[in-house]
Amino acid sequence: MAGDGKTSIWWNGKLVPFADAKTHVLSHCLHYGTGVFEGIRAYETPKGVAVFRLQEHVDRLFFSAKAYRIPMPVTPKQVFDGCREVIRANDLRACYIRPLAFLGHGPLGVFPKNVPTEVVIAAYPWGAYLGEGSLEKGIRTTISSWTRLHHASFPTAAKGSGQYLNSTLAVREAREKGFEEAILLDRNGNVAEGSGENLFLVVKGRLVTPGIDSSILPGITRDSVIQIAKAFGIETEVRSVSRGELYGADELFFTGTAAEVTPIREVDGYVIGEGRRGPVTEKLQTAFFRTVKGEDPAREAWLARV
Ligand code: PPE
Repeated sequence: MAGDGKTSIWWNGKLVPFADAKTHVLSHCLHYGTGVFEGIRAYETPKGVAVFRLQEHVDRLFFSAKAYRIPMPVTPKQVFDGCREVIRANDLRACYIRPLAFLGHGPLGVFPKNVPTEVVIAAYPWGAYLGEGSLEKGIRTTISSWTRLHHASFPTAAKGSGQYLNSTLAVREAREKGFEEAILLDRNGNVAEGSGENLFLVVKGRLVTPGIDSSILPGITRDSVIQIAKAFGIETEVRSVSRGELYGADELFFTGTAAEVTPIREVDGYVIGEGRRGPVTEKLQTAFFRTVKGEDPAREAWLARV
């Protein structure tokens, strides 16, 4: 992330220099995780830089804020335009965009009283999330010893900052064991998702993916891949998935804004399929990248020009 003096951050509707985008150490969110955020990507297209499914991300940010009762001092339209503005202001091409709405500096105490919400948007270049070569070769994963936080404890369809303590525990453990990513099971022992991605199985030419009752974040990339697959005549079964099913899947892959479509070639020493990116994954991945890069005229509506 640049801090070269030229980068600006959008803050409650105004651009501020990178170095000035600071908050007090007594900010509510720092203590209690009371923030909600988004991860969005913009890509270069033949018609210029465009943000992928920006409206859906803005809608989810406002849903997350509602779920956690975080009052928003700006409108969805301001955030929508702010994401585009911050890309232009920083002269970025393909990049990652991070809006965050957090409870700022006010009285501490779990019950937030008279605490202002601050809304910021940053944008910066971010390459392959799970390492160089991951999109082509696939990654090695492990089942986490940590259970995915449950929807009886958190609104799991929201993207709350504090929820990511669960993800951080899981991904740290996975990396320490020499794997690229963790797969978390839900409280019932069914497959939920990765620390920052949704998970798909390819079984006999069909897709299978866990549903919201497995405490997943219903990803926008997940939805995009389901729609892209459908256009190819590939159906998706949304249902609970047992751990053992992973080992027998023909292919596995992760989806996420940061992770895009990342093949999984191993789970705890179990080789998945041929141990490399499978043909269905490759087909969907190729179509996904064509879509985000504006090469699929049928899905232009998913792109917001900068
Ligand atoms: N589950 C989790 C837990 C998750 O964090 C993400 C996104 C997804 C699923 C996929 O959602 P979507 O991006 O709408 O397809 N994770 C974001 C944060 C990653 C990070 O390290 O920070 C992301 O991909 O931007």
